[in-house]
Amino acid sequence: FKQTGATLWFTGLSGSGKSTLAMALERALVQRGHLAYTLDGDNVRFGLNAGPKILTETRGYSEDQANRFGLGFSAADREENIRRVSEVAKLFADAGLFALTSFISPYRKDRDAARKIHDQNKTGALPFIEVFVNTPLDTCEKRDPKGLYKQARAAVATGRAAGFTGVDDPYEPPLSPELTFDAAAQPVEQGVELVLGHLEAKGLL
Ligand code: GGZ
Repeated sequence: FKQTGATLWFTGLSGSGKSTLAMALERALVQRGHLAYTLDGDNVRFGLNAGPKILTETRGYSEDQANRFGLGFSAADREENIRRVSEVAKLFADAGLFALTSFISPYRKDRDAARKIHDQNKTGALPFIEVFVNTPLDTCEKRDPKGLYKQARAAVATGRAAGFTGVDDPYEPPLSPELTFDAAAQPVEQGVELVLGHLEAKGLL
């Protein structure tokens, strides 16, 4: 058994297709005999990075503890969300797995910090591959599978802050991602081939 670990960092708007691509890639890697695991909002924001409500309702946290450790969507909480995800992905990669992370990760400095954590890994630098899922906002908004954009627009229209990425919260696109994929224009299989081709070229497969 021999596998070099690496982190594949997917970034893009809500509804951009990050998780669909990450999951398809995870399947493709596993089919080829590699260990791969996807971290996303569904398994991280309900567990390690659960919000205050989940912590009080299901984990027995006091309100004070829940407010200290639970994470929401303020700039500071997104930063901490991405920091914890970066550290976990690094551990996975260090253990020899492909860690696939699927988070909006809207701030450039937080993604750069994630890269740095991999570069400066104690037992040697770990490959960090940033994949920009560059699906236009209007496409993401038309898809709106959970109705969250609609909700955010409605809030903003009545003068309330939604703090929703792409609506009234920023998304800073990567300046030099290793790979870019537009899920509106390309089928997911093409995204899988794009990433696999890159991994092969880097000698990681
Ligand atoms: C953006 C939000 C928000 C706000 C809840 N802004 O489409 P989804 O539902 O499944 O993906 C989005 C997810 C974003 O969580 P991340 O951990 O990826 O965000 S970050 O990297 O910025 O920390 C969306 C839902 O959570 N969601 N509120 N205000 N997306």
